[in-house]
Amino acid sequence: MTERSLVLIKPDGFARGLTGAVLERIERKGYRLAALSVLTPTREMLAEHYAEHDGKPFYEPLVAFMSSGPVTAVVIEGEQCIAGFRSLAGATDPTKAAPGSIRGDFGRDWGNPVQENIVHGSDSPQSAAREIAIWFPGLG
Ligand code: IDP
Repeated sequence: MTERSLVLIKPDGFARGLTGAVLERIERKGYRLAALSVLTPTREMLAEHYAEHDGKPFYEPLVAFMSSGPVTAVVIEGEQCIAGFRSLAGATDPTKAAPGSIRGDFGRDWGNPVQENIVHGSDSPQSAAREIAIWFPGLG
């Protein structure tokens, strides 16, 4: 089934010049780029995006980090791209992410690696639709 997913290259990935490497992996996998934007998200956008994590200990630092600089927001499109991109991304904790995955290959093992784990990818069709509406309000 053709799906869409919302991918974010987080401020750490953007600042480290990893946008091209992430996009290359997405394209090599056969997914299409349906929309792409470079922006520094507002706290309001992030409050919506991370609503499910509100109240957790990592929520405030996560919102501060995510609004600290530019991110690349991308809508990708392809067969099973939601689960497929999460495989490409690897486990949330880069120290545990498999080699070959984005987080496994590029994630750091020091600092705050779980927070600064380079990419976000939607986890379900419902999340994808909700998140795409936040980051690309004009996209039908
Ligand atoms: P996911 O991005 O792999 O889907 P989620 O559990 O949905 O992981 O968490 C969303 C984001 O919140 C993570 O990508 C990471 O940046 C951050 N995060 C999750 N758990 C922690 C934590 O325990 N410490 C710091 N940041 C966290």
